[in-house]
Amino acid sequence: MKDTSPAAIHLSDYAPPPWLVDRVHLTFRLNPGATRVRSRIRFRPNPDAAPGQPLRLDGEGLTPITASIDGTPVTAAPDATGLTIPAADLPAGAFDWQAEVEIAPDANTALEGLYVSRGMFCTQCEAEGFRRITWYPDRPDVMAPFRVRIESDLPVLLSNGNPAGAGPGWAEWDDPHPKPSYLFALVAGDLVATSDRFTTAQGRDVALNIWVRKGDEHRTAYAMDALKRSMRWDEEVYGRAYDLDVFNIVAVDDFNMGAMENKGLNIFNARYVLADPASATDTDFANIERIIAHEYFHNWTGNRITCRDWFQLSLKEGLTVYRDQQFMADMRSAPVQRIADVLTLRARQFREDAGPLAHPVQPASYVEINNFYTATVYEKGAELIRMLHLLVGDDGYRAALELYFDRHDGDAATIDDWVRVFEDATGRDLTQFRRWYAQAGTPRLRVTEDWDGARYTLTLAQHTPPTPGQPDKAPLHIPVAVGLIGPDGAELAPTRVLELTGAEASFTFDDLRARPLASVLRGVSAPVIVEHNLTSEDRAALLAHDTDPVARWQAGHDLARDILHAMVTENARPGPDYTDALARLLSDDTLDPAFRAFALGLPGEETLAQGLHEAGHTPDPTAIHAAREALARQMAEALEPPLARLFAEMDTPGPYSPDATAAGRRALRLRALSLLSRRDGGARARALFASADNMTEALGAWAALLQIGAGAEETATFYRRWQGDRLVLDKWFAQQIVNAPAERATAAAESLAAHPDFDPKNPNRFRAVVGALAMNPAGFHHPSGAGYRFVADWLIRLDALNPQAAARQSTAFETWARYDPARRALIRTELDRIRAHPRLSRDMGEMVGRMLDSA
Ligand code: 0A1
Ligand code: ZN
Repeated sequence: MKDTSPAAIHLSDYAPPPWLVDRVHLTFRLNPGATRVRSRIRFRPNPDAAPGQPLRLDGEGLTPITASIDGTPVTAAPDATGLTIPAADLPAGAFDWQAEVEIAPDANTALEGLYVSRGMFCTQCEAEGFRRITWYPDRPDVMAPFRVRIESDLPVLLSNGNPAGAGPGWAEWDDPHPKPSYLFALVAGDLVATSDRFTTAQGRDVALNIWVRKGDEHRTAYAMDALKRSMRWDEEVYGRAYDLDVFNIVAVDDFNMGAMENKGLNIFNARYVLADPASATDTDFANIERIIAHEYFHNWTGNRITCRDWFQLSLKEGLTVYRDQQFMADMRSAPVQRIADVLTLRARQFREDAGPLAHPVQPASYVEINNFYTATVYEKGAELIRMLHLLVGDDGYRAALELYFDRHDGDAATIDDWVRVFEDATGRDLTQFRRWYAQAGTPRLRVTEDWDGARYTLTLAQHTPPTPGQPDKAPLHIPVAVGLIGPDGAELAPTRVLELTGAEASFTFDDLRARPLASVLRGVSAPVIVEHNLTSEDRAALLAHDTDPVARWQAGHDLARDILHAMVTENARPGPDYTDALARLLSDDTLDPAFRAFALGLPGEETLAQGLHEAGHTPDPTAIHAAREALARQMAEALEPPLARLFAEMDTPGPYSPDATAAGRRALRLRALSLLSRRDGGARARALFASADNMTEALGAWAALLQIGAGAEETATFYRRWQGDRLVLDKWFAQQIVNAPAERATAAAESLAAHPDFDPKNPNRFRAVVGALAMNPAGFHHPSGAGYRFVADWLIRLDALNPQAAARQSTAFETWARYDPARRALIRTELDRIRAHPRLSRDMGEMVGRMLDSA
């Protein structure tokens, strides 16, 4: 679709930069209210662009002080987004640009460019933040080495690359690797480091530092360990070694996203660095491990090979997510990690693909690029690489990646370049596979079967529903991993990858002793929705016998989903199939506790709403919540003895360890506790809360109490213990809202938004209140509409301060079209109200426009 809005930028309009940069020198005189930035930039004409073009420099919110070209003052006047120097005013060949500007980091609440976070200077330049620091061709296909001088009285002064000198009140940094401006970073503050060393496979001795505020040093050990494991893993698995003498990581309190891969100076949201057993949960530890790895892996997939333009964003993000998923699978349990990744994909990406914000992994146009750091670009992008890997095999994948690094190191590359290395390295024709990048929407895979007494035929048919701007969909190249299970539970045919390329195809299996049960889409081999009408007996049989653990978990999940759908749509009463099957699974102590914990988890309310919508029903969040609660109570009753046994046995004696085995035991124990609390009035949870020596169990116990309408005393205790700790307080805010009963959820959010510790300028805290309400579907969608009003009010307020964070949170409304007319009208009123607001940001304007106009 060509977006017709005037400000839209189109992939088809790409043109190479007329001017390239040979070298950048920057000098910062830091001052919170008036920082001076001096730049000296060596430009030269791009031999691959048409000659005689003007020089366009991006720049926003800069106060110009001086500017000159080869010493001659520049007379061109800036416009709202930059400065154009006419070709006639430019030398024929290379020249030096010199400029000085003034900026006000302490007034920067958008957290893009240079800003101040609790007394510490830091930057965020992806995607287009550098233009808020100085004049520059702020596009990723302009790459240059940077030399940076920082002048400030603050004790720690950091930038990209290697240290190049320091003295009282100044420091210099030199980054020899050419990089785009979005990877520039600067940090200055009163910080302390946890330091270590790493020797690369090539013998380079690298100094590792994790910089934090004083008092947080004891929370850096896990991140440092994860960093060293990431560095080793990238050498061993991808043959990629680190390429500077230092690697710095900084934790900041105010940060819009998770973290940022700036060359040699990764900047992290503090919540993805800092952890100790008392204050961080197992989930926090796992997130830290994954995100530390993700940012480190970007050094090769993102920094050395970057993106030509922002339409190629998934080139670095899809690949780096795939790499962090592989790393986590190697560090922990591969099937358990895959289940976790699939849950994220479905909850975030399938949701996005099913609504008004659906877009391809490679979008064709955008208004504000910050709105495209999405689950589709990241998570679906990773799925496309997983499929490529499956299609070409391990050897093909290794050969393709070798070719990618050889051919494109130092390049600003494209997704097309990426697919081509797979074609060139393996000889496969991936013309049709490329459609995955351009076509939005989640394909449906319909499975039908035929058995003639000896021969089994499996028919696969695909169909992708329309998405905004893409009414007609072409068939995709879908790898479908299939195995066959016999009536006795034994495997009749091991996993085979069937390739569906047309709308429909049949595959036959001969010489079978009996009618098999098909286990389809093993390992979730493609990001599709399977429509396979199995009976509950068949699903229970797969749950009991499937040799593929992911498919086995999926069978249980589908069984629970079918039951819950029937409870909601037909008022059906659940039979014993599900709890019987779970009872067998729970008592099988050969099964990984983490796997059993996932098997015991019911599909979430949001997932159920989406499934009902896909099945042609109008989901009612109130009824979904009630059905899920009723099934949970039935499980608690039917499974009380095994749950009580597991709660008792799955303790983890000795000091807390965040390793996957111990975390899996705690996950199973807390799942059991949550159900048991519905039987024991919270007795076990109260005792665990009082005795727990780690945040995982303390928080799990408190949440179990909130879920049964108890826990007031624990809420007060938790606050008293943790009121001085920002990261833990985020949990205190969020848990009370996420676990509130539907009719009280908005009131809880309102009263917490009035709490003295609520600070909407801090993105984590804002999410812990406004985002948390959206994570309580029955509360957010309460028929009164109060939840919608609350969220819209805060989006309007935050948009004036931090457009990027506000626009991100507006996705709370992206599912609106699936609801009943009354709820739709209420949401539409709120979206209209946001849209009508004067001075709406480009970020929010685009999001609200897409949500309203596609309906
Ligand atoms: N590249 C980072 C994500 C990121 C994107 C934008 C940001 O600010 C606008 C910050 C971080 C990653 O993938 O980790
Ligand atoms: Zn990334």
